[in-house]
Amino acid sequence: MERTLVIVKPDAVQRGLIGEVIARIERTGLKLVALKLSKIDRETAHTHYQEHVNKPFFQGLVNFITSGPVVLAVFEGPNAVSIVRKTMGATNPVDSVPGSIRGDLAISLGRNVIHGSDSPESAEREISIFFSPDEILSYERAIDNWILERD
Ligand code: IDP
Repeated sequence: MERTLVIVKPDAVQRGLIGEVIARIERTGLKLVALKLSKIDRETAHTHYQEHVNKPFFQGLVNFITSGPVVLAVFEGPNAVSIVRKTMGATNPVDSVPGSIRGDLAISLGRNVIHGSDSPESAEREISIFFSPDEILSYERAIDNWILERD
């Protein structure tokens, strides 16, 4: 079963949007398997955003993601990465469609509310940065037969 990392970014925490963002992903049917409020330190931010280390916006991105508390979550389910990316909307809120999290809740590229892993491989790497295996829960939901087509 695929997993993906979600970060409710510092702007969304300050704006009181934690519940709104998590609820939109919960409503897809994906299962929440880990959740915590945390502050990301600069070293961890560098590790997480290592693919952007040479980009001009890197320092600004690190300053922003370390600027206040974030909510870290792991969601699980078939195609979890793609389902969350679709629910998030495009990286730049100018391009994210209405109905998506960024399309509805953001207007700036550098204050775009949410991070979601961009591939199953990134998800595995990113989840291991923020969560130990014992923080990721395994449990059944009675409603799963109404969400997952398992035949
Ligand atoms: P993603 O968050 O949609 O996966 P990435 O390309 O991985 O997008 O970029 C990570 C984050 O860096 C974005 O969410 C955005 O906040 C920021 N970012 C990306 N490109 C730019 C840019 O050109 N200028 C400023 N910030 C950027």
